[in-house]
Amino acid sequence: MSDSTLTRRDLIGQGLSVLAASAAAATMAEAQHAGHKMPPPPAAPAAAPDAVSVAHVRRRARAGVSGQDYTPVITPNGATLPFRVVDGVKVFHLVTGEFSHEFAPGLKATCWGYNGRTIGPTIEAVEGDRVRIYVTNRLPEPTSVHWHGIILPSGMDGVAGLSHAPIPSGETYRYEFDLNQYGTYMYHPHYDEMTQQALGMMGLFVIHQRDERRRPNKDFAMLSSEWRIGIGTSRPDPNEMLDFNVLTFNSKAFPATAPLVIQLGDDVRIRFGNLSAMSHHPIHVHGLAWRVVATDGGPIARDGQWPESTVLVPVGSTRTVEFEATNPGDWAMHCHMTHHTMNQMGHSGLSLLGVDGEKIDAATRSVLPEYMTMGQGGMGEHATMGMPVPRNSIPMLGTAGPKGYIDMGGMFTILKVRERVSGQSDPGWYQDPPGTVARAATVEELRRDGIAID
Ligand SMILES: [Cu+2]
Repeated sequence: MSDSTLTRRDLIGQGLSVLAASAAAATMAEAQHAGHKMPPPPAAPAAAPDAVSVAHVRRRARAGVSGQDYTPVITPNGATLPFRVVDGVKVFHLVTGEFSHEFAPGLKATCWGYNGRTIGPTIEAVEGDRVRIYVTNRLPEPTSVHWHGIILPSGMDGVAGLSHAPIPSGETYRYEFDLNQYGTYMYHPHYDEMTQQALGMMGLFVIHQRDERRRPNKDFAMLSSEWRIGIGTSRPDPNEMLDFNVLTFNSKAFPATAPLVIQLGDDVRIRFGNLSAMSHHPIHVHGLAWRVVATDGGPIARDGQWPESTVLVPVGSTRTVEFEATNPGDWAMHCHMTHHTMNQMGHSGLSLLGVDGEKIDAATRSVLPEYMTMGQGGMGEHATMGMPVPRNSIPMLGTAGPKGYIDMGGMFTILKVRERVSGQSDPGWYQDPPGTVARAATVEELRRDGIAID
């Protein structure tokens, strides 16, 4: 047996013990290092550091510790992969497999992913760490893991057949490499990726800057993807090329996307990744503006960062934005492609905008008594009518908001910026100061301002 082809049995007593390290693992890692003398912080470099070369000097100093060396990243609706430190190396374990996943209340599908979830747990480490990542394959076909954006030895790159042999069903492979950079990266299969990514196999890989001088108060990670789940089916269809009908942040569609809870004045970082099959996503934020500070190629020098309220995240890339949360409220953050903020609507029907529905209804009801034409005045009503929908589908799902029905879906979430917050617990809806909510105009106002209404 070569050391890179462990079987499941070989893992007993070694790799599987990594699995047992749950949320306590990070704490354990801290404990292991609690007694170590901390090296003095390195002198600040005169110029902006080159992420790769500076990291190389510091490499293997010690494994970075959560809370001490970095502010842990928050993956809304997701999880962070536990690890243990063995002889200074961070040891992780990913297990591929099949499971039932709920996209939003009303829609479940049989998906593939890592450690029982899609998106897979976020791998989090620090520049200069060495990582050893075991990958156990419980899929019915081979797989591999590509560490997207990470500079590593060619044989660790995860392109099946090119970098290393495909990981057969039932076997465990070992990847090991140094992290000589920092930023936002991703992991995904590079074997039958059309199928495996379409079913949910993807995750985020965050490498924190070592000795980052100004850390954000909140550091979020969001991975976009798209799915085709036919009405009445319960598996994503990997053959779809164009008509995706479930669009997700971290594999959840609104209203199941967890809000990003932010305290007023917080320095906030959001890391966006996109592993959709075919779509780029312009992610737009309301009420705030951010700076684009990094891509998966590295940090952008301060003078080169540009302001945006919409950042385009192309397929197979990451974009990191930062901003100060200066404006309290409930702020939508969503893909600006209008078909990407809806849930499982059919796109093949005729447009009925402007049609006289009553005539069609009268004619059609002679053979279909229940028939009712919809959509002639727009499609917002679809979400609000509470009409029955086919089993295991969310074609009209939105949610009740504080001021009416929110008829959004898909790649949509809410930033909740408040004077005071408690972690990520949902503070409820924003309480608007008096006089700051749009309302029906009064006749007196219209007259005063010279607005003529028919
Ligand atoms: Cu989009």
